[in-house]
Amino acid sequence: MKVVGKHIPHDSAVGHVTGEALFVDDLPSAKDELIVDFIASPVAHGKIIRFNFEELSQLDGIAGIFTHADLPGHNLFGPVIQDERFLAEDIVEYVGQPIAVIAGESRKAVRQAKKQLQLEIEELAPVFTIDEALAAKQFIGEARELKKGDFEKVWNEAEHKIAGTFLCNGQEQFYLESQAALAWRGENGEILVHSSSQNPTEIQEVVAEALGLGFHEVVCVCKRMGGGFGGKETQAVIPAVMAALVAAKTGRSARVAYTKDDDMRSTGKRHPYKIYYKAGFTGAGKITGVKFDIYSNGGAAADLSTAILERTLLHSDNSYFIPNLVFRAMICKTNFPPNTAFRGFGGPQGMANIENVLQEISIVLKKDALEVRRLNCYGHNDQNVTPYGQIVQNHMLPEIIDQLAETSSYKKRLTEVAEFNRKSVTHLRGLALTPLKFGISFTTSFLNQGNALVNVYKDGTVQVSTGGTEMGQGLNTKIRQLVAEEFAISYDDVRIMITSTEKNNNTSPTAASAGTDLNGMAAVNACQKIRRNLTEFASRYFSAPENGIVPSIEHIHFEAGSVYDDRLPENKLTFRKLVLQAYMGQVSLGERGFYKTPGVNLNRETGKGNPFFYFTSGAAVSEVLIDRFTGQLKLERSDILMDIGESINPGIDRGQIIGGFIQGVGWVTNEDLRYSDKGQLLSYSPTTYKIPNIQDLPDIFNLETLENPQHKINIRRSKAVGEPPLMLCLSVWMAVKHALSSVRNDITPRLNLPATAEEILQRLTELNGDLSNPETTAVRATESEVSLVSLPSISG
Ligand code: MTE
Ligand code: QUE
Ligand code: MOS
Repeated sequence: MKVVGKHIPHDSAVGHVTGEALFVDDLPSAKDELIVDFIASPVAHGKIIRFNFEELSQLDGIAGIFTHADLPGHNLFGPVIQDERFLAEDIVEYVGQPIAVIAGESRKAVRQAKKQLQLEIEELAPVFTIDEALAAKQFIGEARELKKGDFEKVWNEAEHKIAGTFLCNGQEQFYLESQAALAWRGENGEILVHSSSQNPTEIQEVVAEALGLGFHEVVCVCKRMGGGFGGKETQAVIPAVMAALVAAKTGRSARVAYTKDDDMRSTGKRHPYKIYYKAGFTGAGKITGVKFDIYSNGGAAADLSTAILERTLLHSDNSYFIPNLVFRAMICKTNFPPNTAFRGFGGPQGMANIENVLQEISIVLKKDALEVRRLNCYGHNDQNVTPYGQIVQNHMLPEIIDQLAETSSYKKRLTEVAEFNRKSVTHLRGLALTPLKFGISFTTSFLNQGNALVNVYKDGTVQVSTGGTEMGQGLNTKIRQLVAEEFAISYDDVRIMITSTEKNNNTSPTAASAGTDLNGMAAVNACQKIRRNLTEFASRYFSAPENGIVPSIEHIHFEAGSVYDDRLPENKLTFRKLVLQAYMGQVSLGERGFYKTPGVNLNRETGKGNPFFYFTSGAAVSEVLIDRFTGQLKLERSDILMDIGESINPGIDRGQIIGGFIQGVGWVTNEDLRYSDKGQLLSYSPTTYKIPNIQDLPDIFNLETLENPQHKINIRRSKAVGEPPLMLCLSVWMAVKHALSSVRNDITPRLNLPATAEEILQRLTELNGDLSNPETTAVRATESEVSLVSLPSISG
């Protein structure tokens, strides 16, 4: 009956395919239901002058139009800084920003009414880029700094130096189920919201605040999401408030489901970053010091930008020991939808930057990049302290790199690639191996908690509810396995119930890859309490006078669907019979469990602490083929090796690794968010925004995990797997840079992220052309002193 560690299919796998698995917009309509939509700002920045909402609300089939003035509670919200409005007041700050909620009898009625909209907005000057925000001194939150050693000193003394600018673009989460909510008004004004949200507790709280209710008057439930990827961590609140407002105002049930286009235009994405970097290093390639000035494009409100920037700071080392460093970081306020969580949560940008630095070091020194990476990699007994003072323990980073280099024939293929590039006039190949180290825990330490409710029924079957939400990642399947194994019963005898704030209170978002760690531990904790009750009961039951033994809980065992006292093993009871007996004996068969991650802390003043419970790590090696005439890229082969501890469900974890990697490959290659000069998203649908498809998978694709006997903590000695594999995509991006670096050996090619065909072609053109053009970002590597970009002050 062992179920943990088994390959058990995702518990909705069949339902996803047959359509039996329900998403919010699949829930049956109530007969009085209203369809909810919103009126969005057409401009990036402006002052609302006039609108004809009153007139529209009188149209046939329209039940009402509601603005911020209709909110009984307050209009401000935000997970960290309360600076965002559900509905715009007099100023709009991004294209797609909701101004009013419109409710009608049918989609058609709403559509017709929107056609008659008159909206006059006086346009104000927008700010779009990080540079524009720097010039306008528009920031969100405080500047952050992480320091170690004496960078200036090692920079001045450095044998070699590089400096440059790293630029990366955002990424759309592209979940298949758009933002959606369904709200009912109950007795006494209570509200029930079905929300496609990674964070039902936040929905409960913000709906309550917007409607002027107590938290106890709002319930939020989420059966599952059709993908979240971070995009439903905070941003499900606006549609939820829209539906709840309509339900509260009209007393009728209210349904909102964004169209894909509206979803892409109105919601935040992965943060674009601009990082000015300097690095000093030895002739052997050892980094002596780095300085990173990091700017993120936060969009029009804070959302999770501060937490995301913090994760960037804590991942700007990736897997490398840096003895002297200064990381300075700041969020720019711009007129885009507030950027938000996306798998990796700021980690990918910081890690891409340092990978780029390592690649450039190898180019300057004309060394194999793998050798440089390996040299700087975190070690076991020395070279193992992070910039924030946490020691990297029980890790396998050097072993992972070495094993992967071996199994992927890295050395041999590197020679072949060089040979190919010497000969081919039409194509270029590139090869790169990048490691990955991702800290597991919310860096906002108090969020590292979870609770669970476990109910055992008289027939020996079990229902479990946790605060965790299912978004396809397999959380429910893993929790079912964990609970089944606690009671030594079959997987089929356990069901995961809908996530509801009614059963689990004050829950953290399902995020930071810690869903199973936190909720799985809480569920196991609840099971242990029930097992204790059952064990005590069983010890009394088996020591009935005629059995001639004294009660002793040490002798009670749960095994293969049965319970027995090992002194009388032939007297065993099935779990089901024991439960029924225990019920008759008035024993509690339902318990709540709680878990908090031990020992995680980060001192924001000193920038030191142990923000992470442990690290998930791995590496990937990728080979790319580039068409020199079009810049077109083909990923030919990827090999992945990961340390994910002891997997609770190897099949699901494999899916997470492959899916995460490919999602990352989309970010670094093809996904290209384009805006008009008025800040309108041009790539707002699958026709213009290309996520990877089956043909973008590498032709050769190998995936292995390795044993890490040193890893002894966390639930069943597993490791979080949700976000980390995304960052394996950096091997692909670096393979492109490697390919470009073979064009000529006197300069270091620059490469922005994503490396679209257009970007690659532009870099190839530069490499083949005139480098005296000041617009050209390629830098001569042979210059002894690189002319530096002047760093803008971030103190102001
Ligand atoms: N996998 C699927 N199929 N769908 C998703 O939306 N989200 C990712 C990852 N894997 C996601 C996914 C993100 S951003 C996170 S933080 C984790 O799953 C969250 O779930 P976990 O903590 O249970 O791993
Ligand atoms: C990683 C994460 C999150 C994080 C920190 C991480 C995350 C998240 C928050 C967060 C922070 C403050 C809040 C809040 C949430 O922090 O997903 O509600 O008040 O939501 O290191 O993934
Ligand atoms: Mo994941 S970005 O932490 O939702």
